[in-house]
Amino acid sequence: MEILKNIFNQFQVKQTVVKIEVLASGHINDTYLVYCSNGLNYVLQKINDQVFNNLNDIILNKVIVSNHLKTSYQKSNNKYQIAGFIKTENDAFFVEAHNGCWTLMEYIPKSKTIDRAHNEKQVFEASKLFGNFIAHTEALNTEGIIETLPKFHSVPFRFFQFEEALKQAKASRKAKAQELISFALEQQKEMFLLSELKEKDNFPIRVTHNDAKLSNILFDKEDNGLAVIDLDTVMPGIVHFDFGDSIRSICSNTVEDSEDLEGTTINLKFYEAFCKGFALETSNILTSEEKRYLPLGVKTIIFIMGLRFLTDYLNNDVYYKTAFKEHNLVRAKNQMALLKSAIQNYDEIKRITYSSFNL
Ligand code: GN1
Ligand code: MG
Repeated sequence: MEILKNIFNQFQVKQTVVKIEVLASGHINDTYLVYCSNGLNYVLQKINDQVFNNLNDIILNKVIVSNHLKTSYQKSNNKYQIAGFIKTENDAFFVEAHNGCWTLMEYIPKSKTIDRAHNEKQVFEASKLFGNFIAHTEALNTEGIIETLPKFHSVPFRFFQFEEALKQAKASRKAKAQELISFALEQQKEMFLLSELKEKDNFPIRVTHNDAKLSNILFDKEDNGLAVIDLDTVMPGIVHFDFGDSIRSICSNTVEDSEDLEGTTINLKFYEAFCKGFALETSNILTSEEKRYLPLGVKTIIFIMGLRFLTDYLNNDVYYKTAFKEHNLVRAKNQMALLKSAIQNYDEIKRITYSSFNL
């Protein structure tokens, strides 16, 4: 607590800290909620420097995008909010202390996150927020945004990492993952397609969120969408991975680490609600070619996440935070079960998408 207080006091907020709580969010960073005596709260975050080794660029991207969205929302009378970054006493956006790099953000009052969608309203609200994000970052020049994690959603790159992991994995872990390994290898070919398209001349490269999952949306208590959070991975990218990541997390009937594989299916009612809201915000912006490939984005990102969890399991859990021994294996199984459901329902997924986007 004293350490955290000390770091907090290095930012330009002259307030007395009453309490600091851990905000259990995310697999990578450490996040805290700081309560101050005047009733204001702040979010203090230690960025993981093993994952993000170019911290200056990461934070620069986050600040550029949040400033842009703040201005853009104000200009267009948009009801959405964005957490701004608070500068340090030395006019920087982060403090280096205790083997890490710390940022301080505004806290959006009266907000909550949810880890699973329970009704269509939540789905629709989330879809409008992520769609609106794509619409409002359109005016940002992608050249000003650094590709901080190169090949982040590249399937060839994730496959290469998977194959490297396979070479040195413990026999016991490999044996437990055997079915998943075979399934991943079978899917390989189709999963490369979007990565190839991204490299094609004239395929639209936008400023995308790249971690557009449900837990990165803030809602109010009536389930209205308030804000998109977690700008760690804002980078030039393609809309398909944001769209797909939302479906992966919002339209699954279970959470990412549920062991109920039978119950891990795509909720098509939710899928339809998501498509409606996303189309409302982005239909005028996306090209027909982009729209046509949205369903493939769903399969591809679920595959990428499954493969990354599996790779981390084979690497003895060096990347993601885990809460128990086989956590990454459980996550990988869950994602591959969800992918199977997306494959089974693919015709319906395409039909709903194309009718929502008037294709
Ligand atoms: C990680 O830390 P968190 O939960 O925001 C990961 C994402 C994955 C996600 C899986 C930098 O995000 O790519 O989608 O876990 N972020 C990074 O839920 O690897
Ligand atoms: Mg993240």
